[in-house]
Amino acid sequence: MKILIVSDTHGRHQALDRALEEAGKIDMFIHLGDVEGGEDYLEAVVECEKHIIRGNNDFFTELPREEEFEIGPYHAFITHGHYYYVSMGMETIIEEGRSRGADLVMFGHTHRPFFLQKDGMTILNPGSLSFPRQEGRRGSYMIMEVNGDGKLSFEQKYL
Ligand SMILES: [Mn+2]
Repeated sequence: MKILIVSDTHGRHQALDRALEEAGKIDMFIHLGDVEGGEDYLEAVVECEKHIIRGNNDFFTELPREEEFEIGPYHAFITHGHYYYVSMGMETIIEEGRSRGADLVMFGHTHRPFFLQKDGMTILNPGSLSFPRQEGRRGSYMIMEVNGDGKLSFEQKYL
């Protein structure tokens, strides 16, 4: 199972189109917020199962604030991250993920890729496709795969 994880497209679709093209056939699409009006576009271009949540810049939207669902044998918790002060550090979001029994915690908001595996939990941020802030400032996304044995692999990608 191949999953494309993106965030913070802020209404710009050029980088998103590239990520979708590079990723090829995917089984699940996850957008971690700050879609900014891109919902209809995503609805039109992404055909597989989608999980899209609201960011701090998504004002007029019916997107959910956050979501919990299963990916294979894993419990995923996805949130934009600003409710858990992710710009200040990971303590609060890790605690929240723990209290929800999450194996996978995914967030955006900082526009910087992040990856940490701690006490059996994976905490990740794919960075921003449209407005990257990390050094080098290349739009970024993540590919996650779950193989038949339920093994996870993660690949941070840069445009
Ligand atoms: Mn943002």
